[in-house]
Amino acid sequence: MAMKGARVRGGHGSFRVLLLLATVWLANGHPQCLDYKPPFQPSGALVFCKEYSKFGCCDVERDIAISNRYYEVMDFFDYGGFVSCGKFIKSIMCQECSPYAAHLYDAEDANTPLRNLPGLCGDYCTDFWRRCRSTISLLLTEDARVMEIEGDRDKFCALLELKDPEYCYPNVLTNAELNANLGTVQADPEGCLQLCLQEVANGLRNPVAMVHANDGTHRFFVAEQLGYVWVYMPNGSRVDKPFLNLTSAVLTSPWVGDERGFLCLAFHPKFKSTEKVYVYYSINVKKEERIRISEFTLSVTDMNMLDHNSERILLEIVEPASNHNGGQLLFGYDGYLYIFVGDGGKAGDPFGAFGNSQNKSSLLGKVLRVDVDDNNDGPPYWIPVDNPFLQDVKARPEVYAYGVRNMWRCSFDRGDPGTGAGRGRLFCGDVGQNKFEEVDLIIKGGNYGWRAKEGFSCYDNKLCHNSSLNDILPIFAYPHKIGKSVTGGYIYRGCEMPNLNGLYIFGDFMSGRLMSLKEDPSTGEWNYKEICMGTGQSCNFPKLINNYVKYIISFAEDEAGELYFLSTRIPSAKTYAGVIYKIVDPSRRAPPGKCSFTAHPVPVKGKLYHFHPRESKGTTGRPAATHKPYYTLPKTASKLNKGHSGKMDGLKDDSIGNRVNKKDPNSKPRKGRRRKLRQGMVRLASPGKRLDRGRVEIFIKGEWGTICDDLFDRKAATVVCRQLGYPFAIRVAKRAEMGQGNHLSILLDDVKCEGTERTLLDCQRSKIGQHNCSHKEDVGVICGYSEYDEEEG
Ligand SMILES: *[C@@H]1O[C@H](CO)[C@@H](O)[C@H](O)[C@H]1NC(C)=O
Ligand SMILES: *[C@@H]1O[C@H](CO)[C@@H](O)[C@H](O)[C@H]1NC(C)=O
Ligand SMILES: *[C@@H]1O[C@H](CO)[C@@H](O)[C@H](O)[C@H]1NC(C)=O
Ligand SMILES: *[C@@H]1O[C@H](CO)[C@@H](O)[C@H](O)[C@H]1NC(C)=O
Ligand SMILES: *[C@@H]1O[C@H](CO)[C@@H](O)[C@H](O)[C@H]1NC(C)=O
Ligand SMILES: [Ca+2]
Repeated sequence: MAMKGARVRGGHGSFRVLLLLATVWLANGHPQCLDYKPPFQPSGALVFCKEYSKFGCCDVERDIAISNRYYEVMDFFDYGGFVSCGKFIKSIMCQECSPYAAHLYDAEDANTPLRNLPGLCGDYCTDFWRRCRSTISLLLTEDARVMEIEGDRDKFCALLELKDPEYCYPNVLTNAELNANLGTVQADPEGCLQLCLQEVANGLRNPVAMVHANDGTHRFFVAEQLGYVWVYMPNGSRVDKPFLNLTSAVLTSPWVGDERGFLCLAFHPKFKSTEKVYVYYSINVKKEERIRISEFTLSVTDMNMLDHNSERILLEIVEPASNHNGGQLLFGYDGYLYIFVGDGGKAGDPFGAFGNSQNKSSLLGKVLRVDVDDNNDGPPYWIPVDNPFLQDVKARPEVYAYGVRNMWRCSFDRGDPGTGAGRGRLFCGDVGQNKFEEVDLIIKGGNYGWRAKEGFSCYDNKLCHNSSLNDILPIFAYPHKIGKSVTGGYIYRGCEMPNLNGLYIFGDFMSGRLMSLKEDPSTGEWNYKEICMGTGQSCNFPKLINNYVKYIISFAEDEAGELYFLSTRIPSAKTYAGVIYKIVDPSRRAPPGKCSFTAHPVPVKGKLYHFHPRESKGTTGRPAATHKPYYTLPKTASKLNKGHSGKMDGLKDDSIGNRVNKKDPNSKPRKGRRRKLRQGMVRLASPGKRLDRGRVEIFIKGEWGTICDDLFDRKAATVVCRQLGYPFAIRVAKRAEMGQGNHLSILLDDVKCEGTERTLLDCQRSKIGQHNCSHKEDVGVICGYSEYDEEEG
């Protein structure tokens, strides 16, 4: 058995490999236990392997087991043997509890055999051989070659030595670099925190929210923008029928970046008894866009479904523009429902004398607070008696805080698991206009500054310098070179990652950056640290990965308090490109058993779909990842929608998204599965193969052709861009600016559109193929996510 280890070590080649790997491990610091998991702080002090009481790989039970085995071995010794060799044997046996146990036992690579004893340093081995070589047979009882090596120091140490001067025992204990940050979150040389991820769900269409019911079942409920809510069991299996299907009522579109849709749900804090759920979605009523907040009740026959006939509307707010619809619903620890409403849209909050956000008679640009308890008779909600503006006759009584632009994702802090400190604090990400994204700590009656201010800086100079503004500044703001659309997150308060306790983890939708803030309790300041994916060996645990798809839509907390985020490779409400990841700290875990829970069983009607992860690790063994996210749209296709591509809507190519922090080694352009060519579909041809711009080519009657530019305007370009999944056309490029399609026929001329047509064929135009222009007038377009400017998120 143990000899296998020796064989692995043998030979010049493997020796070189070992040195190479050792360099990488050293660079990353990678404590790991024999169960392929990070070390932990035992829940009680260890009696035998005392030195690992603070941090290591043994809990109290394991320590007792090692101690028992030690005394069994010691039974074979006389007093002299005990004195000379007892310490050696104990130290060697206790290496199982070292935070570097996996390395010492050669367990980091699950494909090579485990050593039976930890790898020793050369000098130490020689010493051990000189004084106690006869004890080896007691430690390696099953090994037939023990007798043979006992007499030969070289053979003896070839078996026991670990030819890595940094990691062998006992050097590993004294290596300052390895031990300096042991058990704390690892950071790379630039200070970026290295975390890992575990994929928990995939194939979702713009997953906007994931919540739990706080009912002991540990189910999680995932909402898709187009109007579905799905139920997942604690083991990741999904119930086949939706919890809620509002797709026929919800207003949204497949356009990339459309902010309308089903945006949030929140379970009543006493859901177990009230069985009520609240939802927030966009709707079209009498040609008016509105947001609607309504209440649903659980089905009486199925715990995994709402009663679709039970909807009760709490509130509808007219949206003057299609963007900035807010979209967060939360229950506070006060039992009240908090509603986060956007400023109504367009740029710069242009409505009324000073915008909606500073106008307390408008519900737009506000945090609202209402009481939905005991609402079965009478109005669907009450106003809490301590709402802040009840005395102000001009203010709507629902207003709790104002001056917000478009809060996207807010959360209440659960508080420190030990002391409860911080409990009830309300954190929000407020999406910025042209320059800054901000994170706010919301308090009752607070004015968060918009549109007077954006982040810390003035946006509307006049309002900004009015001394009665009295606004509350963000706890953190970042400029648009870091990201263009903040996605608020959570303060980590879970059990499994003790080092993350108190860290506010959030992200940016556009740049795909993960970020963190930590409060300095002495100054109250929040310190920023970027989060990047663990490189090298640090995410090399089973199920963990170190990359994610780029567009971070939302964060989530499960019933136990563990943290997740939801992102997608293609931010379209009809594309199955969304993934949910659990955030994992590879540097330390909770002691085994501490975080276990029993979920209340839930009867399931119908089928369950088991979860199959699709994401894979980045290349390990060398730094595969850079933590610098991409800022431009990628150019190449990567793997997508396995098993779902047939359901993809529209004509959009599957390649606008990307993944952050690593190049996917598995990504290949899809072959042999061409989408069906449909009459009127378009593509953009450009030398750089850019997806968002190029010469317009249209498919008609079996052939691709070009279009003349004479009457072609922004409205016609909008039709093209929407076909391709972009909400807006930024520019029309005339006179073959995007190149001449000389190899193609000119298929359309004199195209005049309203902008709402499905394809250019529905616009006013010449007959197909009839034209009086040349390829010098081939038209091109540039598409985008925003009509105002290319920069805004
Ligand atoms: C997941 O849990 C459900 C019960 O909640 C069970 O029916 C199902 O078989 C489990 N799936 C797997 C893969 O274990
Ligand atoms: C959701 O509802 C729509 C109509 O309201 C229906 O066409 C669709 O099949 C439903 N989806 C599911 C998965 O039940
Ligand atoms: C404030 O909002 C209300 C409700 O939308 C509106 O009637 C009013 O004109 C606005 N006030 C100003 C000063 O713009
Ligand atoms: C400052 O703001 C107050 C209240 O919003 C308003 O009544 C006042 O006219 C403003 N002052 C100036 C100089 O704009
Ligand atoms: C050719 O150009 C004229 C204007 O110069 C226009 O009225 C006519 O419709 C065009 N013919 C075709 C087939 O596009
Ligand atoms: Ca602000």
